Amino acid sequence: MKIKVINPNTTASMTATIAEAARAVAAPGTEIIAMTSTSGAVSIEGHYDEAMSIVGLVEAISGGPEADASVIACFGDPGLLAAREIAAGPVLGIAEAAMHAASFIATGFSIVTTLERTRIIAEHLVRNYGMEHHCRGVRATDIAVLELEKPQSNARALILAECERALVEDKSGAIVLGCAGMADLNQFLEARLGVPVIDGVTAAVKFAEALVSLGLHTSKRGDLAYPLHKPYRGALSRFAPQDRGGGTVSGPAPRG
Ligand code: 2AL
Repeated sequence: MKIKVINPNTTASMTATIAEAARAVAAPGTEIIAMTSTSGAVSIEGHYDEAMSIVGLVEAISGGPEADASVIACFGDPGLLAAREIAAGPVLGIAEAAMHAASFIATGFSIVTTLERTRIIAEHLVRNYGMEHHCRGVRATDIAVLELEKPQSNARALILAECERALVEDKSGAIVLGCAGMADLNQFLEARLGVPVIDGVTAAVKFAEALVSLGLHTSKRGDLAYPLHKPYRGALSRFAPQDRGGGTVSGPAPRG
């Protein structure tokens, strides 16, 4: 099977980290198609970055090459439901996948993420996904996303220290890594913490494989049906949904 793993930020070096993690866990018959968004922010660290990332994400999902499932490799899960609307196969967000994985193996987990503002976004996701009973804490490390790639940022040590505090103060049994740029850290952290450390990229790839193997698709009944066919205007006119059987809405009646 083929799984697209899409980095919705425009930093190719981060995609390389994500792709390596995805390929390390993929089953022998799974091809990982790693993609970097071609438009938008170099790192996604706020609501505006997220909103702007969705156009590039949608292009990656709906354009070639074909795949059986897609993974959105950014911990804010930007555009997750929009992506599900336009896709036939399963689409997984790494935050959703990581939180569900953690809930299977611990009664309580902590999320360790990057900046304070992304910590707040992760808290929103915990509530949106109904994970309040499982998530015991969401913690920031004050490391900007692209700093994760720089050895001089001391990111590994800072993240390890925050994970240690999370286990003690939140009384958590597992750690969820709150950024796709941390996809290379779970073995380093697990060896030192002695608890499961869940990276959403790898969790999402394995859930995607499971869903495809089960023959499951995204439901096209209700709000995840293909978008209504209608005109779009201005800079987004080329994103107007095509007629895929989800229904058509004509443009407004001419005035006068
Ligand atoms: C992210 C992520 O995973 N990639 C990115 O650009 N921003 N999210 C985060 N919480 O730091």
